[in-house]
Amino acid sequence: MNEERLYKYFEKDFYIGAAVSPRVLKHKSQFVANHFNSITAENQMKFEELQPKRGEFQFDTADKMVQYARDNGLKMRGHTLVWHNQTPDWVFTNEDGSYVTRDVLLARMEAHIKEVVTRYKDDLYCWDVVNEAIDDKEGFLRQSKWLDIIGEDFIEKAFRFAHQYAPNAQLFYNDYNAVIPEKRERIYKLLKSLVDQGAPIHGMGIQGHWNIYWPNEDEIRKSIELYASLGLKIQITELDISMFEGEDKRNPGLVAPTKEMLKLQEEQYERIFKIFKEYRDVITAVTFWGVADDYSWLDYFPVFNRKNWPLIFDEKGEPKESYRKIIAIK
Ligand code: HAH
Repeated sequence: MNEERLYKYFEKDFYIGAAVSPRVLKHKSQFVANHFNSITAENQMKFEELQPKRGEFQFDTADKMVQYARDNGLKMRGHTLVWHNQTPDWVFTNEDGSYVTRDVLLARMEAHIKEVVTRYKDDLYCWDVVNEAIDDKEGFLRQSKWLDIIGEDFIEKAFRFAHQYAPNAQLFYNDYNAVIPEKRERIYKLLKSLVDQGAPIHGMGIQGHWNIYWPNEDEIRKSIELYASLGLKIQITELDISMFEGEDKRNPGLVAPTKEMLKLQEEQYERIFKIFKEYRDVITAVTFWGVADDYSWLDYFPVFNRKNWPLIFDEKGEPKESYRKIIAIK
């Protein structure tokens, strides 16, 4: 049995988590429990997975993941309740295809949240209640059916329902590009309005889908400080460091990362974990969006079949130099 355990190096700082799927748990069950003390279901607790048809909940797969966390003494995060993606169309429509009213959608939101968070209230210590509700480019809230039908208070309502049915769960707002100044300001405005209204929100999830060139230290620090100034806890919920910038299609059929890529990635991982450790009083968990480089969602998104190597364990599950860099930080 391998004695090397990633999370041990951060036990005084924050939980170290990984997003997992049933497939990953089948092949790497021991490995995950060895290195991480928290998990998130990568897809299995999303709306379309848990309630694909109205009133027909499917909990088998999620239940098994929760049981795995229990059996191995791992913390587990819930991801996610209200999102514009991976939510079935039935949620927003009547049988004739027209959109439901605000009251009907609120009732459906409440029914979903109630069923799901009640079921797992003793197992999931936190929830990403609302995911990615802020617009990327301009304006304020992202255009979505939740917003169109319910109005701006759909976010506050989601937090209130989640708190009502899982009063002990820590409730997070979660978003990507949360360190980019313009989007950061808009997220801050949303969080502040929730706090000012007395909504039960406890934390900000900075997804952390970053790359080897971006973001810089200053953007990360400012973001942590700004969100924490509202009295919220911070979690890095979906960390990975892509070898590519955005939709860069120049991946020249690489079958392995170049030395230069790996070096930049090591420097980035070291830089960001130094910051995370510095802010350990407000950061309560850092979760990687995957386990090892044999599988990452970034192999398919935003460029399909562009192999990426964004994590700290390589394709064989061996620790990369990035791993050694982050465990050496004092
Ligand atoms: C995240 N979105 C989601 O929170 C997570 O549920 C999913 O599995 C992967 C990444 C990131 C994202 C996006 O959905 C769209 C554009 C950019 C980034």
